[in-house]
Amino acid sequence: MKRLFTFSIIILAAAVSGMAQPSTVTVGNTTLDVRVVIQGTNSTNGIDIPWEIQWGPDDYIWMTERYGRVSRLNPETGARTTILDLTSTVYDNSESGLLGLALHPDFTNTPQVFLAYTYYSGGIKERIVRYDYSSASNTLINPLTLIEGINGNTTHIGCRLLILPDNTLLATTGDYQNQSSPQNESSLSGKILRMNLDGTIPADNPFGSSSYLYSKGHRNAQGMVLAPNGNLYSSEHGPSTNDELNIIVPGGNYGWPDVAGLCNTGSEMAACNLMTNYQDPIAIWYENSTIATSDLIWYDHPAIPEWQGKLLMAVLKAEHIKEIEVDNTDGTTVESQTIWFNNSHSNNPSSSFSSGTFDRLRDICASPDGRVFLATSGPSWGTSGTFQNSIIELKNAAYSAVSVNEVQEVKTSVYPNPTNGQINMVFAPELVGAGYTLVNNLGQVVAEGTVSSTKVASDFSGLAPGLYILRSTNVNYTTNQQVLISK
Ligand SMILES: [Ca+2]
Ligand SMILES: [Ca+2]
Ligand SMILES: [Ca+2]
Repeated sequence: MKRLFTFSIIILAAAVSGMAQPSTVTVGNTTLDVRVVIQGTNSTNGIDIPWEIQWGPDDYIWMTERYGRVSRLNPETGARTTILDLTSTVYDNSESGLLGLALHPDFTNTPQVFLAYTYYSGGIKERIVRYDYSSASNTLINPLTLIEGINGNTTHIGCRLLILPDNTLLATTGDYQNQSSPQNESSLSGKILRMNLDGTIPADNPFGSSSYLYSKGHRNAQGMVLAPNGNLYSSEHGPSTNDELNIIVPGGNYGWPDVAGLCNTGSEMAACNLMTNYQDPIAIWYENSTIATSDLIWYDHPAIPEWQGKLLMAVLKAEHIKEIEVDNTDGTTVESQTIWFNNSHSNNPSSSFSSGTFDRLRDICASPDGRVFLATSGPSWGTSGTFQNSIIELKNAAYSAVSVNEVQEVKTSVYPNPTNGQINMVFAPELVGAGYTLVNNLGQVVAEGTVSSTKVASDFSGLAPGLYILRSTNVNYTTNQQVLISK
């Protein structure tokens, strides 16, 4: 009965919008099955403006919704559990509310969750808070405010969070519609901030040991990812022109408000010349429009070969996923860009964009088995409505079938597993001479080496306990083997 009811709702929704949800999409030669994991326009049964989705080491999606709810979402069933309700605490208006979320890199042993949101206290402010996840109660407990009182607004508030391998937390802040803030080193707005995981200031911060500042001159950066090539890529919303893709360096000045996009006009060049450590973006969209650049990931999985080793960016206004290929020398040059899921866009700069297959795309994450999940935004800014407020799975079903066959013939094995770090890796003969990497649950390469023979002994006891993937690739295939380090 429940199934019949749901089915009739879907028919109705399709009839109202005049457009059915596609069951597949293609990325080059790869067909991806489309599955709506959860969708809803009310906050009780569905979801409302999902802002951040992160794949957790528990194989759940950890999700924020802008109006103030943190959830664990079962990506297979769509069952959603509220683990923290901040709706009475957050200030939720226009683009503000509960936004960024980050999980501790060693979550198994240190189950901490970091959140960034706006609240009201004599004005709109931003706060970054650390919680402990209690698996016993399936809730977030023990809030510890790391920093608060950062000037905010209803728009231009950043709030993307990222934890670096040295266990420091980066947080983007926006200019809060105050253009004197990004270049003002005594303001925390229009910056990327760096702090220890207890909120203290790292001694090696680039603007001095008493400053949270990591970089300055930002307008509103809402995408940030550390790639395997070592570069920290960040997307940033431009004004009515010039969205940016930047590589963030400590102490860098990203130019706003004196420079929009590239430093290429007379007044901009005069300003750049006076700046210390000015950094140009490596890509802009465009000199006569914006596309509304949001979350960034580095996709590194053979399940969708067209995307492997590329940046993927969720784009709101121009309603697409942008695949960005950078050079494989130092990753500072954009070699190609491809727009997916919006045929009418086709790279033409335009003042108004829409018509994407999946509406406005705010956030993206990937699972360890190579599926990609998208978070679509709510009914703002003219969204057509077909996919609003959804988490969508894109899966190459053919890849699973192939990889099962491959695993039977070509397999990397390890023993003991679980291990305390001392490990023997057994590779197929045709992998000898190839490289291997050990990847953590954030997709970061934490160890690498050469397959010098079919059996390689190594010592990973310096790594934090947790689940890792041992990966080896030759010209024909990639093998992925889980390794559990426990102490
Ligand atoms: Ca994300
Ligand atoms: Ca800039
Ligand atoms: Ca410019």
